[in-house]
Amino acid sequence: MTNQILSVEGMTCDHCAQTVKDAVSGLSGISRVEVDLENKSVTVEFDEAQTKIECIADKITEVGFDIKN
Ligand SMILES: [Cu+2]
Repeated sequence: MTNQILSVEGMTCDHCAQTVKDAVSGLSGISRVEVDLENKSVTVEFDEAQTKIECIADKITEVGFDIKN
């Protein structure tokens, strides 16, 4: 499993956090998604054999948020 932290802009409330969680959780190979609204970050734990950080970032962009890093 790989752990990675993404900086995500535009998440303002629990609903945004849930949207991101649901979207990322829907991808295969994801074992953990944590959203920190205060730090504008999303921590993901995933299996690199099944998905890539680029796919996760694309998914977050797809549901309406911007990736900073
Ligand atoms: Cu919101």
